[in-house]
Parts: sequence; structure tokens; C-alpha cells
Amino acid sequence: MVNLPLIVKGVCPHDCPDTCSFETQVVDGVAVELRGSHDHPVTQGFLCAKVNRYLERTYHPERLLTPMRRVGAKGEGRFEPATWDEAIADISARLLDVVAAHGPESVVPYSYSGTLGQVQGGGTADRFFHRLGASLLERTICAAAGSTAWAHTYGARIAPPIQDIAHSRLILLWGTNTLTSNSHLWPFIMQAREQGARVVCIDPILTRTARAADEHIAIRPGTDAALALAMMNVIFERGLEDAEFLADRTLGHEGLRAKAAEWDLQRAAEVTDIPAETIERLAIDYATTQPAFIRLNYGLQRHYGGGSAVRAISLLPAVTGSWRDTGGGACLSTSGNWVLDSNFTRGSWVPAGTRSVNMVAIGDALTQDESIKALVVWNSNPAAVAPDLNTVRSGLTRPDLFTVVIEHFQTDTADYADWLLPATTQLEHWDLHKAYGNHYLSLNTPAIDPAGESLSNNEIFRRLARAMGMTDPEFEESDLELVKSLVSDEQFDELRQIGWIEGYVSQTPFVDGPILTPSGRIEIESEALARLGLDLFPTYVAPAELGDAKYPLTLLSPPDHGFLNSTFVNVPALARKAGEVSVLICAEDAAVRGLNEGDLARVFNDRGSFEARVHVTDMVASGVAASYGIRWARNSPGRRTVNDTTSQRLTDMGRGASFYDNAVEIAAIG
Ligand SMILES: Nc1nc2c(c(=O)[nH]1)N[C@H]1C(S)=C(S)[C@@H](COP(=O)(O)OP(=O)(O)OC[C@H]3O[C@@H](n4cnc5c(=O)[nH]c(N)nc54)[C@H](O)[C@@H]3O)O[C@H]1N2
Ligand SMILES: Nc1nc2c(c(=O)[nH]1)N[C@H]1C(S)=C(S)[C@@H](COP(=O)(O)OP(=O)(O)OC[C@H]3O[C@@H](n4cnc5c(=O)[nH]c(N)nc54)[C@H](O)[C@@H]3O)O[C@H]1N2
Ligand code: SF4
Ligand SMILES: [Mo]
Repeated sequence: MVNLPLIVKGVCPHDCPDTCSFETQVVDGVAVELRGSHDHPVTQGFLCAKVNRYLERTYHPERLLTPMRRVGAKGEGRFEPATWDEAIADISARLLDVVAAHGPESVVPYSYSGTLGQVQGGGTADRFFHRLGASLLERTICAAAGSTAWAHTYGARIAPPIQDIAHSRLILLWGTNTLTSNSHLWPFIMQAREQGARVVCIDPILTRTARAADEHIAIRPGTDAALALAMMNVIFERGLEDAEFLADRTLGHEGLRAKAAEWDLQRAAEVTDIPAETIERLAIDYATTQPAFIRLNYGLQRHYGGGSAVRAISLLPAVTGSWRDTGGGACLSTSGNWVLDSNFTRGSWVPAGTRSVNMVAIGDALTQDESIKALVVWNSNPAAVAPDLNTVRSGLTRPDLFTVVIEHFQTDTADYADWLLPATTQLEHWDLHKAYGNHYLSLNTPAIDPAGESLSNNEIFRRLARAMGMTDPEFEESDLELVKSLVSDEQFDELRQIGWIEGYVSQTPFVDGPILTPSGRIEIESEALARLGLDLFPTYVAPAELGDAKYPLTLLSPPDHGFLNSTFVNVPALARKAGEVSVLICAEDAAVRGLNEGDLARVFNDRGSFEARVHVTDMVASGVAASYGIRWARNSPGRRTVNDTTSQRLTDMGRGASFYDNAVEIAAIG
């Protein structure tokens, strides 16, 4: 008898604004095809270069299939297989010992965006650490600066339906590489273009998105707030602002006028490296073209002044009143468009006064704070993705640190684990997903059995909880029950049938809706920020590493087109496509250093170094270099990557990461 193929509806788990809906075709228990859902309004039947290879990743010969116990030295990556009973018994006993000897805060959880699922991302695992009273983790490695800026300015992180960008007449892609990191927005941008819209890309790199745009404005890294304030100044000087919108919906516009007046074109041109005429023309175009839409993303806020940059840019549509228009306004994130159970992770269990450890500065935490005795990592690969890897590796090598890593593969971080535990992938577990680039809620239904003995994150933490004597009913809920607890029965039925639910979202949220700031207005003037010691008004905060004589180049390290942070790096077809690590530099900067195309070079600063092939190109301006990431150190020359050079410095707002605020020098090897 031939079994008919089964089609199972799922959703992409990765850290990407698109949260694509997909369908897996399963024959005899084996997933044979994965394709983007045709009827999903944003996915529109296609997936990206990475997730088109998801089956190769799922059935990768190096998938972890059993629990593994370390036998070699830390970092060496030698393990022996063990049973789940042995693993759970030993880990729970060691964690209980650590807690008894040093208190619960000596245990630090470390997780980020391996999956953005509500359940596999933050379900039982968070409950487990909250019940234990472990240290909290400040999960700020990606979006904290911009999110904090947005929250203080607009309240909720919401945006109009992103499909509305199709109605725009001017689209500013500001610090985002849309074709790589948000590719499902592109068809809507194309629709707008067919109706005559202009697309302007503001990025220090001539990215594939910048090439595809009508205009590329090559801004000096970390200077966006200066550009935004200078644009506002032009708009105010010419009376192009929407005075009524400012008076009705904002707080502090008079102060903004004064702040912007400090940014005449000359000063802004000097700071941003953008010609004064270009800034003036951009400001006038922006204020006089309706609707105009700004798509910002998180790339531009990976600088010391990243919060201030997002705050200033986000206020442009308030100055011109473009929030009034369908197809106008701005989008940083839509993650606030769905509000699910706010106590899902049992934040209410966290003992008052529990300390927090910042995930960006995990290197310093592990090396300087000896009170940290245990580290449990899941959904993240800090030995690849965190900044200042020399320090991170020193911390992970500490003999008195007990480390557990829950993974699909033996990553850089896994090499340092005392216990390495196999986790299921998206094709093997249940989950529920919000999106941060559209307004759909989606269900992931498992399509195949777990590989080997792999277990879902939740099941692993349920077993640990039981072994450690946690008796709360919260540790009895299955993965499916966890999913169901977040939606109503009707919603669940709809999710099962269709795969997603469309959330309600206003086309003009900051005109119709309540504004969830303390004043109920768009806060140009923010007392809350002032109380944090920050400027009351939007301002320009200069890069921390401006480039001195020793390290004159700013090194940007955005994600490679074929990788998803450090995920997919071990998928052979994608690794081949990405090729050797390269460093992009302009002809003038190459010549000064005697560098030629194809030379092997050392990129370095006081924190560390890595090797890369020189690519001489006009994609970057003088003073700027770029190297795409995020590679695995374990497959890199000398086990060093770009994150050996990046800094743990926290951003002006939100204690976020400043990966792109990184001054380096480059020299030929040999
Ligand atoms: N293919 C792929 N897609 C991804 C990811 C991935 O790793 N690979 N990662 C996902 C994640 S975790 C995130 S957070 C998002 C990020 O999505 P994006 O924000 O689009 O991503 P980045 O490529 O980090 O940054 C975007 C652009 O900002 C530019 N940039 C850097 N500094 C500045 C600056 O000072 N000013 C301006 N104007 N631009 C600047 C960079 O050159 C880069 O081209 O993408 C998600 N999507
Ligand atoms: N230089 C530089 N560094 C950066 C960035 C940059 O642009 N430049 N970007 C930063 C940004 S924006 C981000 S968001 C971070 C991302 O950093 P991370 O959140 O660490 O993301 P990934 O590198 O994708 O690693 C996620 C890991 O989780 C694992 N995983 C996936 N699903 C599951 C699961 O269900 N269970 C378990 N247990 N594990 C799972 C994957 O195998 C993978 O190894 O990196 C940051 N680092
Ligand atoms: S990574 Fe993004 S574009 Fe690729 S399938 Fe997932 S959600 Fe879609
Ligand atoms: Mo991110």
C-alpha cells in the first residue's frame, strides 16, 4: 500500500520579521518538501535562500541525537553519549549543589532567538528559572536600543499593516537590508514602485537592497540622528511640518524645533558625510510626498547612539503628520500588535530584587563575576554571536563553571559544555508565533518524529523541574497545552484549519488608537528618558569608537544573505555560497595599506583579530569596512571571527549591543 503524502502546516521559527508560513510534505514519516504557503498574504508562496534548505539542516548528518557528556577539556569539543536519565540526574544534582552552596542567582540562563516561538522560545524554560530564583537575563543583544527608544516615544511597538507600504509614494529603507533580512516586504515595495513610488536606501554599505533602490545615501555609520534632525530643521524652516498633528498628538514639539535648529545643513553634512544638497532634497521630498513610509530595522541601532538614532528617525512622520496617511508612517517592529498572556513565563514567580545579567556583556560577567557558577544555554550560540569573543571564551573555559547547552548541533558554544543535550527542530515540535514584521499569529504543527532522542526545550525543562522537586502544575503542561493556553478554543480551531489568524491593526494607529505613553501623546519630550539620565529631547549621540589614528576604520558586520545569525552556517550549500570570510574596503583605504584584491589580511583591534580576504570595492566609503557574519569560530582560520573584534559596550538606551560601533585596522598577512 502506498501512503498518500501528508501536508503539515508550519511556520518559520527564525529571527526574521517575516515569520513565513510553510507547508511540509511528509511521505512515510519523512519530510520530503518544504514550501512557502501560497495563500498566506505575506509569505506569498516563497521562502528565503536559507529556509529553502531547512530540510538539509533538519536531516543534517551532524544533528545531535543523544545527550552527550564532556570527556575532553572545555573548548575541545570531545563528548561521549549518555542516556537522558543519566543527563537529567546529573544536571539536576549539580544545579541543586550550586544553588545550595552559592544561592540560586549563581545560575544564569542564556537564550535568545534560535526560535522565536512563544512556547519553545520562552515557555517552560523561563518558568523553570523563575521558580528556581536564578539570575535574570537582560535579553538585549538584538533590539534593545531601538525598542527602548520606540517605547518611550510611541508606547507600544506597533505599526500599520505592512502591506500598506504598497500605497506609499516615497519609501525610505533606513538602516535595513530588506532583500536579505526582510525579503517578504519586497513584493509590496515593488507594488508601490509600479505606482510610481521612489525607494531610497540609507545605509553605509551599497547592499543588494541599496542597489535595487532608486537612490542610495551612503551615511557615515552611527550618525543617523544627525541626518534626521537636520531633515526636521529643513522641514520646520520651510514650514512643511504638520502643525496640527504636532499640536494634537505630540508632546514637546516646540522643544524639538529648537533641537533641530542646532542642525544646519553644513554641520549635518560634516557629521554624516552626506552632501548638504542631498540632505535638503531628501527632507523636502519626504515632507512633500504623500504617503511616505520609513522602514527602519535593527541594524542601524547597533551603535553606541543607536537608541537616539531610532528615536530621532521615528519622529519624522510625527513632524510631517505622515501617520495620517494609509501607506504613511513608519515601522520598526510590529511585535506589540498581538498581546498574549503576559504572565505566560510566570514572571510573577521571580523573587523581588533578583539580579540581572546582561547577555551582551556575558564575557565580562563570566570572567569578572565569580558568583556565577552555572550557565544554561538554549536557543543561542554566545561563543559565536556575542561580542568580544576572547573574553567570552575565557569565561566559558572557567573550570568552576558548570555549563549545559541545549542545541541541534555542536556549535562553538557547545564545545564548552559539560552536558550537551539534543533539541527538536521546528518540524518536530508544536509552537505558536507572533511576527515582528507583520500582524499574523501562526501555529506550528509537528510534521515528523523527533530526530534520534531529541526532545523539545519544554520537555527537557519539565524533566529537570521534576528532578529538582518543582511540583507546580505549570510543569505538567504539555507543549500542545502550552500553545492552547495562549489562544481561545475558536482561535485554536482556526489556527489548525488555516495555519494563521490575522490580527486587527489600524491603518493609522497613532491617529485612531490610544497612545500608550505616560502622557497619552507621542513623546517628543520624554520625562521617563530624562529620569534615566538621558536627553529629554531627541538628540545625536556620536559613535563611541570614532576611529583614531591607531584604529581608523569602522567595521560593520551585518548578517550574510545565506545565514541566519550563526544558524545555517553548517549547511554545505549555504556555506559554499557565502565562501571565504572577506573584508570589504574601498580602493583608497586599500592603497594606503598596500592591500590588493584577494590578499589575506588580519583585521584587528585591542580586543582581538580575525583573518579575511580583502575585497576592494566601491560598496563602502573611505573609513568604513565590512565583513559579513556570523561565522562559526570552529570552522574559521585560527578559530577567530569578526566577533573577536566587536565590543561589549552597551548602547545609550536599553543596554543593547553595539556590534557595528567597532574601530579596527587591517593589515596584509605575510
Ligand atoms: N538573511 C538574514 N536575515 C536576517 C538575519 C540574518 O542573520 N540573515 N538576522 C535577523 C535578525 S536577528 C535581525 S535583528 C534582522 C536585522 O535586520 P536589518 O536591520 O535589516 O539587518 P542588518 O543587516 O543588521 O542591518 C541593516 C543594514 O544597516 C546598515 N547599517 C549599519 N550601521 C548603520 C548606520 O549607522 N546607519 C544606517 N543607516 N545603516 C547602518 C548595515 O550596513 C546593513 O546593511 O534581520 C533578520 N533577518
Ligand atoms: N557581529 C555581529 N554579531 C551579531 C549580530 C550582527 O549583526 N553582527 N547580530 C546580533 C543579533 S541581531 C542577534 S538576534 C544575535 C542572534 O544570536 P542567537 O540568538 O544566538 O542566534 P543564532 O546564532 O541563530 O543561534 C541560535 C542557536 O539556537 C539553536 N536553536 C534553534 N532552535 C532551537 C530549539 O528549538 N531549541 C534549542 N535548544 N536550540 C535551538 C540553533 O541551532 C542555533 O545554534 O546575534 C547577534 N550577533
Ligand atoms: S527566515 Fe524569514 S524569510 Fe526566511 S523563511 Fe523564515 S521568516 Fe521567511
Ligand atoms: Mo536580531
